[in-house]
Amino acid sequence: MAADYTDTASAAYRAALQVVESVEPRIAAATRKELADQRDSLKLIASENYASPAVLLAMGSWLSDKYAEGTIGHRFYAGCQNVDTVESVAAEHARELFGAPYAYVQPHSGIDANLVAYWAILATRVEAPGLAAAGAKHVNELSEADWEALRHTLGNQRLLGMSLDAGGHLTHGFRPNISGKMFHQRSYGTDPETELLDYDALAAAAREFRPLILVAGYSAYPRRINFATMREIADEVGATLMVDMAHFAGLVAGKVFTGDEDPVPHAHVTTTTTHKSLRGPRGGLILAVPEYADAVDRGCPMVLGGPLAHVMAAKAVALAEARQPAFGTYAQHVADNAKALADGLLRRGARLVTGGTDNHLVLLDVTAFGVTGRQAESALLDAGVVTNRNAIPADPNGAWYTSGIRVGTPALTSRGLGTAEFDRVAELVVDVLKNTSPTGSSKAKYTLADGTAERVHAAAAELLAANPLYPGLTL
Ligand code: DSN
Repeated sequence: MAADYTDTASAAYRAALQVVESVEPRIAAATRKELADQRDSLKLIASENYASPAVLLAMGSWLSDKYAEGTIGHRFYAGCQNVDTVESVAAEHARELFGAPYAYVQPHSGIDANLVAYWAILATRVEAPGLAAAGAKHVNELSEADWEALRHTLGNQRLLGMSLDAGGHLTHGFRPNISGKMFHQRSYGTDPETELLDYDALAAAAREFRPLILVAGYSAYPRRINFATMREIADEVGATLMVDMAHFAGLVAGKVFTGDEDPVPHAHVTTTTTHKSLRGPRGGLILAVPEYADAVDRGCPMVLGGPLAHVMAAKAVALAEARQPAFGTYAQHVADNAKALADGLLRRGARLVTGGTDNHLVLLDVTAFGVTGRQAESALLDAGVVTNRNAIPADPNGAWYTSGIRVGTPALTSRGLGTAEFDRVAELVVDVLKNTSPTGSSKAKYTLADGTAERVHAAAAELLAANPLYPGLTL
């Protein structure tokens, strides 16, 4: 990691925890324990990472105390000059880092970012023309009949997104999610044979369905996407292309994904989280072409609660870090390590969805090991290996038990593990899976062969000791 964990950072954390401890010792204890747990586990959750002390410390301040609904220079509260500075600096870094004309750094999470984006697209493409047609400038000027007609139109727009079992996110139109209810939704999947995105099939589905919004992006698809092709499909059917790059924003920032694989020049609206491969604080952000900027700017208070100025401060720090050359090296290592992990798993007989990876994650089908994803996830955790179970395409075990394990490289790459270490990680994962068996017909209960947890724990401890988390940080 870029930052140097000096005595200064240690002193800052010690002092902060002492102050917390004086009021509620259990919170100070849980915070210390979380550091110990994170230091001691092989964290392979594809959506997690470790932020730098500069990012973490930026969040612990009185910026948290300020209400600042609205946006830079246009707030619903007085005295927001310092929040304006914070938000401006964060947005400037975001624009520069991603080469975007407009950035909005207020969303509290990726889901919030997607909700603001949907709202902004509806407001721009449906509500504004609806108002104009009724001769109004604002919804409050509409007659009740015109407002009901507009509400009906707004509530019947179409969204086409990647299905959950193909790797899409809940917010991409999954029916139980609000995105599946606020839109007339349809999903696209992957080719049943190759498990890869089939752009021809997607184009055909888009032609037939004619969505207002085409969503690209994923949470569990182990491949890159051609966003130029996505934009061509969107343009052909008159859709707005929205890309959710939450998982791979770090690879975009680090210029591992460039050209057609960089969503920002191709999408109308790009959303992301800031805490995954981007290695910032928990939060979201939105990039957009100017046509959507005004509507996105009204995200708070129309969709979001008041901005978290302390988190926007940390986003600014993280985005500044991501603009350094070292972040590009990190991002390349994330991708190289994922490839090494995939090769190591394949060499040891595992089946990977799509046969491999070219991003930061692999999706391991555990069926051949005779267990469900749930059993695999639990057995790996017993051995100190933290992953999460994940559905695979057409998963016979559904989204709860699943048949897959999602394994990602951003966090351990931040600790300094390289390709040789990720090959060792592959060996440990396969060791656990080969030694796990289901208990009876249960999809959750399992038995781990004697000695496995101890053996894998010891090997993981060696890898972790050689690559310490926050080296030099003592509490
Ligand atoms: N929870 C995130 C993930 O793990 O991919 C997505 O919301």
